[in-house]
Amino acid sequence: MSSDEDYGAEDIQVLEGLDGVKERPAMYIGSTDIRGLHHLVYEVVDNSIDEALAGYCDHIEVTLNNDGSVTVEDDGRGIPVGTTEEEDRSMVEVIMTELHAGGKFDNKSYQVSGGLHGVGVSVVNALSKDLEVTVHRNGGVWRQEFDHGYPVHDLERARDMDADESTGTSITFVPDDEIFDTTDFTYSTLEDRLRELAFLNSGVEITLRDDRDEATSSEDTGDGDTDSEEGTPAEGRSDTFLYEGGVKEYVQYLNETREPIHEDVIFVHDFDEETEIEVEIAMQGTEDVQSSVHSFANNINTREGGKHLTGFKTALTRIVNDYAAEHGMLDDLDENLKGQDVRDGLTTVVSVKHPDPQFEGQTKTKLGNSDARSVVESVMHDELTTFFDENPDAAKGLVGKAVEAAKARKAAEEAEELARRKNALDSTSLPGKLADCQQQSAADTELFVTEGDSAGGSAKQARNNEFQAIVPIRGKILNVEKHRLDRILENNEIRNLITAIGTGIGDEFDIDDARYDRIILMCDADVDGAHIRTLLMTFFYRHMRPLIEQGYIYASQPPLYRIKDGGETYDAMTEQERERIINEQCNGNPSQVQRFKGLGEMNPQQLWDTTMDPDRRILKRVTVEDAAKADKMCSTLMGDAVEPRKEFIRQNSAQADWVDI
Ligand code: 0RA
Repeated sequence: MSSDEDYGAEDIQVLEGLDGVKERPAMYIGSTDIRGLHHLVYEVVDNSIDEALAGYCDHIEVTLNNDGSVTVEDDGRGIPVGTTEEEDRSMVEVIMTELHAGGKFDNKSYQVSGGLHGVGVSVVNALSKDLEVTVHRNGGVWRQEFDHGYPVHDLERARDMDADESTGTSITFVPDDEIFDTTDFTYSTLEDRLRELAFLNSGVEITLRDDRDEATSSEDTGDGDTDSEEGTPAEGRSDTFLYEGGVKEYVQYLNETREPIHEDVIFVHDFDEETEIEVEIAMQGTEDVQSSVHSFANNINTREGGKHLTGFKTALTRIVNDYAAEHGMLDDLDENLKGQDVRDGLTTVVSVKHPDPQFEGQTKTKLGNSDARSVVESVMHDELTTFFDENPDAAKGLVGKAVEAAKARKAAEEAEELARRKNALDSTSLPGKLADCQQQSAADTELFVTEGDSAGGSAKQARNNEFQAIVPIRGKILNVEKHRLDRILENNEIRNLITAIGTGIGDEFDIDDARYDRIILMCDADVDGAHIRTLLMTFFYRHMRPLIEQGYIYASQPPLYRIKDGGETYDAMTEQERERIINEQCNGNPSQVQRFKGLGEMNPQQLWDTTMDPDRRILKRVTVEDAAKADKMCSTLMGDAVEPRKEFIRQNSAQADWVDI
């Protein structure tokens, strides 16, 4: 006969006996070390918390008794004391002895405990030498005792409830010392978890009391007082946790040692009717650089994260970016804020309560329910956006901080990239593209930087490899003005060039490591050639300036025309020179006038004769003024229109007053 209102045996799914628990305790409580020991307490407390969440309980008291037992007492409805229909056993007995019985009720009592705990109080019973349960319910005080999980007697009605007594459940147990490595509870461990539970379940008052003699307590109070004798009453340490503000107060607590950048903790919450998911999120920005995100699902610390955390991060990043963009705060940052930028310095507690949580991951602390993600995202969008609108100071503080974080991140990335590149540039192996000269010492050696592979090929054949080295630069190098050094250094050609020169770059630059006496920019005598020369000069000017200051950099001046007449060959460097040669040397009627469009068009002999032979070539030493002009040119020509830029470069490079040597 079921005598207890709505509960019958059919509501309880009996799955397994307690012997399995004793055989493999770790499967149920994780381990049999001190962590597993503390889990026993958490397991019982979870049941009381469930009562609280169902709205029937607001006090929970945990006491470490002097006899080694622990008492967990609550003022909930009390475990039903009626008898089950088939079995003639009390509900208390069933719940205490049948695995998975506690809470697995088909009437869907709102049970949120889960994951690591939530295996049921019967597990605690199975792993306890002695357990006594006292229930205040149905006008009576009921008692039942267990020995290693087995009932010592049936549930008995000890007495009537006094008028001033409230309903509730009290469970006192002595952990089985044959199962656990230690049965000595650590106060501070329990304290931390109970405080956490109080934060996560606002309005529930949780008290922890230590009634043990000091000698039996493992707690190091840190006061150095170790001379207490056995049997001396404990100091009666006790802590009570009650937070009406819930996770909001949790964030304040976490930020006690930090410097908040806005006063009010942001609080976002919702109960989604459709999924029955409850979401509570609290956050506050601080001057810290670290982010501190704590996520929970059904009171379990989801250390591995999960869908609720993903939802939070996605929404936060989007909302902060939207706000920043709308308020022109991204202007001097040429990219969006990354998630990490937005979370820097932010202390957050994300807590969800899910009717059917799925825990995944190595330690089963990752929430797998996808609906948690969408619910969190949508409540964030609705409420955080509103909060930002209503609290512009806090919003500006938070978003401004994220922008600062992004800038710092970019600077750090650049520094890192540079360091990485530097290593690559330091490598003793010279680039394969470099056709080095034979002479090992720098004295009187020269490096030709050629435009394109084909000119490089001709130059390689034409050179005197005793002292002349060739490195080709293919295509246009990146505009130094438009790109930061890290991007420029992504360019293989530039890296080859720097490695070949040997001095390093930026702070690492050392002129004494220069591998050549002269670095000769050998570009075509056309617009593109001028452009490449400008870019190269700008690069040297910005990043290897001593090379220019100390006169290492030259530009070769290849001829524009080759004029043949009567077995004689003349090279003209300019239009005017061509006119003059034709008129003065060839009587106005040369047998051949060849226009060199590019260096690649010359055969190796022509290249040697006109551009590389130290006795006949014309070299212009690049001065700092030339380079500065080139740099200015690049800076002023940031526009995207190509033609005016080319024209400008052509005119200006023609005007550049090179120093002849
Ligand atoms: C089963 C059913 C109900 C409550 C409980 C168990 C319960 C278990 C524990 C364990 C520690 N404290 C507890 N408090 C309650 C619901 C009872 C009802 O519907 O009245």
